[in-house]
Amino acid sequence: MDISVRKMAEKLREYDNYCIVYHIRPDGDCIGSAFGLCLALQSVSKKCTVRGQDEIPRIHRYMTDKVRCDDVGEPVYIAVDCASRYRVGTYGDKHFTFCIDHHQNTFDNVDYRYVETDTGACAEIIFKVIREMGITVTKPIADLLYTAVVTDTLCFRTTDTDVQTFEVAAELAKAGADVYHIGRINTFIKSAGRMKIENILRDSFHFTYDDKIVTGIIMLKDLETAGVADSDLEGINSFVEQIEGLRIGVTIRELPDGRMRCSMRTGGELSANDICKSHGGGGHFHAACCELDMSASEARDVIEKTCREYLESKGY
Ligand SMILES: [Mn+2]
Repeated sequence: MDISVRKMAEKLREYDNYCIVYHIRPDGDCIGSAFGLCLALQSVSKKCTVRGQDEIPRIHRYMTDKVRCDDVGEPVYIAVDCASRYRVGTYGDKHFTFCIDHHQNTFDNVDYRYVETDTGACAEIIFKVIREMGITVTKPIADLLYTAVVTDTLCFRTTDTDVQTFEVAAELAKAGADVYHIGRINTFIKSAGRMKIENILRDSFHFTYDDKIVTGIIMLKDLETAGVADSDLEGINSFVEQIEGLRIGVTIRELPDGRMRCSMRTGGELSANDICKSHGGGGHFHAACCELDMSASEARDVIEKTCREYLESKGY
């Protein structure tokens, strides 16, 4: 059932033991949202823990390591920033009582769901829920939520960055969020390994359709070459957005099971969500993905063809 932010705040007051689940291959938004909400619930005497299938990226651990994980017994499950049940990975067989998200959400069998589609970051919604519950946003909560906003909006540069994003960011700054440090470590500083993997990606670019489409490929062996972990790649799917005049950019990444994850970025009236849907995927209007069970070069051919046909259908 879809409920209002007020109802969500009310319902979260009712239970006592929570387990918040973030999505597979976690990013700053789901981590900040999950741990920020965890601290908020603990501040009103709830027992709460945070779990997820995959490890927390190294860059965020200075914040998450300080969050206490309570013994919750048989908890009530909350999914944050998860567009569908698939996104909770190994937690997919749990009963989820709550879902808080900002995607085109298709999470099934959830009791209470609060979704604001195409909001800059899920953390904006978490912030509203926390405020609605009358909970004070402390500095640790502010740091977590601000990290989420900065990473998911690529430092206030995505199309779904709007007035609410800035208003929430301002409130978080007032609550003590370290905007200088968080902005710097998440959007400016890069490790040597990250520089190397970006070079590998750039070298793999294939331009087609009058340079309106680009595809890049990152294989697992490339991560080894560059000396980076999968978790060090946050935001790399947006690398293609830097190319002037580009209409569709796709970053193809080899998954551990051998399938290819195609992360797509579009602009203007072009819907990455629509294109990815034709291969069983989806996401946001301008940022979506699909997974193809084939080799990287086959995936490139298939996705380029789909993109060409889509652009033709739109008169490009
Ligand atoms: Mn998100």
